[in-house]
This record gives sequence, structure tokens and C-alpha cells, in this order.
Amino acid sequence: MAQQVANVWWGMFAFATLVLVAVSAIWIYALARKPRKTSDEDAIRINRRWVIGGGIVLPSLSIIVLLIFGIPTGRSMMPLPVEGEQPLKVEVTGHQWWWEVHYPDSGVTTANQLIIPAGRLVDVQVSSADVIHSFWIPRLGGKMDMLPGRTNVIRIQAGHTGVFHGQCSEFCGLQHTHMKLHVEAMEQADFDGWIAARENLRFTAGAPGEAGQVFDDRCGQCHRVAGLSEGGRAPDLTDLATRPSLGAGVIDNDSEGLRRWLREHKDLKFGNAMPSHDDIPPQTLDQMADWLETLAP
Ligand code: HEC
Ligand SMILES: [Cu+2]
Repeated sequence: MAQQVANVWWGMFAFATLVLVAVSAIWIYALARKPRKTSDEDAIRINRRWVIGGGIVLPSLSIIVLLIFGIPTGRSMMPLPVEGEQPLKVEVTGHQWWWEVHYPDSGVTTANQLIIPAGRLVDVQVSSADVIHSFWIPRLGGKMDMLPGRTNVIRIQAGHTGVFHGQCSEFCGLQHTHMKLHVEAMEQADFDGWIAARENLRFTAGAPGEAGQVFDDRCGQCHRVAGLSEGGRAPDLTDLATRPSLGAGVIDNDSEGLRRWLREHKDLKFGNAMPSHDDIPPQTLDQMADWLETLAP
């Protein structure tokens, strides 16, 4: 779809360049030529010719040509019925300031990463839990507003495997910039494996010692870890260790990053909705970080 959008853009660019060159040439010619005597009637006639030709016929033709190419491109991004293999459904919900990603067919939930099979159509059902956000993966095509209380659908298709970058593109508050989405297209078989690994993933052992208590009392109220807590107000942490970044792109997700996030998340991402952990002893936070690093299939 992005390829088609790009083609339409280049076509418009070429045509606009032609018009610019033509108008400039006529303008230079008009400046350079000697004035001729024209009768009033002739002047009106010439005038009218330019208004009708240049002002009505040319723009109408250009718009018709543009629509001939533009409408099919727009339609290819709409979730119209297709024959054969059905598009994969994914629900993406915008939150201030992170992305909830849910695969309704398998019940898998993750956050701040959208994994899709390359080559297959994907219908992304976008919505919002709070304010208006906008779903945009520039290299995969158009954008779609994410509105609270309404579900919009945008169809995407990655032509090849690889990593693409998504970004919220509707100003949604302080940390709008720090609302990045990691998008990865995999071979269908790898994608199936990715889903299968998460489908029945349940943890039985919580964090050890103090950290376990803190998790049950606090973290688990907002965060879900399959098998341990059902919090739904914050990123699902079940596959946390497999994600490339924390805080929707604020910091790399490694041992160091995780420790920093738990201690300094208020500085790293000012205003984010997670309460400060200043009252939790550093060693408990480190214990927590060690355990969070094990949350993976
Ligand atoms: C009031 C709800 C709330 C509580 C309680 C809470 N968090 Fe969070 N947490 C959030 C929100 C919201 C985010 C996402 C912030 C953002 O990126 O804007 C978050 C983000 C995170 C992340 C990064 C996740 C990611 O994928 O980027 C980790 C890790 C995390 N919290 C761990 C914890 C731990 C450990 C505790 C308990 C000590 C805790 N949280 C308590 C709401 C909460
Ligand atoms: Cu935003």
C-alpha cells in the first residue's frame, strides 16, 4: 500500500513540475514579447479562454486523473472482503503513552511491539483508551486516527521481513514523542512460532522475596503477567524480556535499562502514568529487575 501511495505521490510531483515549467515559460514569454494592440472585445475573448481552459478544464482533468489513481490506492487500505487467505486481525489500543497490542484469534497480548507475518494482509483495528492518538507506520502506508469509543480499521501488508518503525502521529500530550511502536515482519512460520510460544504462557512463580510482595501489592494492580496478575491499565509484562525497548522507545531493554527504568522512569519519561518508586528500597527494585528479565516464553 505504501508503494502505491508513493507511486501516486511521484506522479503528482512529475505533473506539478510540468505545470510549473509550463506556467513559467508562458510567463517569461508574456514579459518578453512586445505589447500588441488588442481591441476590447479580443481582450475579453482571450481572457475568457484562459479562465475556462486554465482555470476550469485543466484542474478538472488533473483531478480526474488523480482520482483514477488515487481511489484504488485508498481502497487497497480499506478492510474490504478478500478471497482466499483472510487477513490477520490485530487490535492496537493507544494509551498515554504506550501501545497495547492484542491478537484476538489467539488471545495473545503484548505492548509497544507489533509482530506481523510478512506478505500477509493485516487488518489493524485501532482504538484508544484515553485521548486521540494516531497509528502510523510510515513505510507500511497510510495513517489512521485512534479514537476513544470507536474502532477504525487500517489494512497493512509488509512486502518483506524486517523491522519498521511506528510512531503516534496525533499530538496526545507531554510524551507524545515517546510513543514509538516497534514493528517487525517475520516469515509466516516464525510468526506462528511467536504466537504459539505466548498462547499458553503462564507463570507460576512470582518475583522472589520482598519484590514478590511489592509486585502483588502494587505492580500487579496495573500490569498483567499471565498466571500472576490481571492488571489491565498498563503494558502487559508477560513477554517483557523479548521487547527491544522500554517506555515505548525511551530506553533500550537490557539489564541496565530495566534497572534505570524502575528507578528513574519519572525522569526518563516525565509525566508517565506509572507512580514513582522512590519509596521502594533499591535492592528490592534490583531484585524486581532480575525477575522481570526472566519474563519471556
Ligand atoms: C498505576 C499503575 C502502575 C503501577 C502501580 C505500576 N506501573 Fe509500571 N507502568 C505503568 C504504565 C502506565 C506504564 C507505561 C508508561 C509509558 O510508557 O508511558 C508502565 C511501564 C512499566 C514498564 C515498562 C514496560 C514497557 O513495555 O515499556 C515496566 C517494566 C514497569 N512498568 C514495571 C512496573 C513495576 C515493577 C511496578 C511495581 C513496582 C509497576 N510497574 C507499577 C503503570 C503502572
Ligand atoms: Cu501521540
